[in-house]
Amino acid sequence: MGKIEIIRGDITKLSTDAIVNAANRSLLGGGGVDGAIHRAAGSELVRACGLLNGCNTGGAKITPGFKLPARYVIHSVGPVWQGGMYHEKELLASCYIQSLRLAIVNNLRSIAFPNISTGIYGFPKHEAATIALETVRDFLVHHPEIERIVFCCFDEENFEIYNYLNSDHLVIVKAQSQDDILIISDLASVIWNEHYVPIIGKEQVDYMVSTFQSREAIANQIQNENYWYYILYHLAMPSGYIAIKHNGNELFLSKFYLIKQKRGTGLGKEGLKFILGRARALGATSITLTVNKNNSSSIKAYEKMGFKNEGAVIADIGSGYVMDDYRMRLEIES
Ligand code: AR6
Repeated sequence: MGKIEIIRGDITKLSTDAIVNAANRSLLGGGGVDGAIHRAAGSELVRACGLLNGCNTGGAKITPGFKLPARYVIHSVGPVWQGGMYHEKELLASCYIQSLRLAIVNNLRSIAFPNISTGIYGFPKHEAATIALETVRDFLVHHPEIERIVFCCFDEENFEIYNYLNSDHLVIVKAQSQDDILIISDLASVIWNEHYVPIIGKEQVDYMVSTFQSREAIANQIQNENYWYYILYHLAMPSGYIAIKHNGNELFLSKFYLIKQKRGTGLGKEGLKFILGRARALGATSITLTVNKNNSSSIKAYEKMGFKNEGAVIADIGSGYVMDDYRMRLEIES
């Protein structure tokens, strides 16, 4: 994580081993960052690009940097945003992967990226930044030989988004789109399997996930049952989720989960702070939740957060299964 730097500025001024260009398929220059790179590199660049036979969307090709301070330019063609149904996300991720692969093949150690596709090509900036950070971070895990990645943001908005997503804090986003719901459903499957199989067994976990945490079930809870779902991002990675429901003086905390690798990192506390903030804003005086009696790690965690065990409830969830045995409550000081 220390290898990623976020700066605001003009990429043509950077002296990393390579800078990445947000090009078009002809590779023969254009507006935006592409125009700036061609102007700064001089006319030899367009001649070198002319020999490359263009490039597919999601691909990358390399040339020298000519008059640029950077030794190389990696030209990558981002997708034009068309609403998200045309593989734009995969293609954008592919730009980062293909650029980094070229860097590896050419023994390059430091690479600067612009915010590909977020200018003329219209990709939503928040989503593009999430993809860029996630993809690069994942690549770095498998390629420690890369020493430095610079995300060079030209506009203030991208600079803020990148800093926000790259911060060590939990980023909490209310689930609204079908994509958000899919992320939650995927998280549910991972978390329930890693956490609950030892407690309630695989059969019940499969039943719970397919009955209560499928995309349809979550969409229904949001639309018809007044549940609010939130995705917890940490370093741009979907890392957990929260579901709450407001009932008069009580805020019912229906779900509050982190994936295994993010537990015990203090993020739970940040999540709770957010839940407390929501409860106060809604005028609730307590937060309640129910928990399985064998789920001792969660009971302990909630006790540490100040929740008191109020004893038995029986939460029959159908098909002969019982999920939660205890109700716990946290009184909120006003
Ligand atoms: N340094 C760093 N970033 C810059 C610079 C710069 N000098 N100038 C602009 N940006 P765009 P795209 C940022 O439009 O969306 C070209 O015509 C800009 O603020 O350059 O992938 C190509 O030929 C934005 O955040 O690229 C293609 O036809 C980001 O760079 C098309 O545009 C990308 O914006 C590609 O569109």
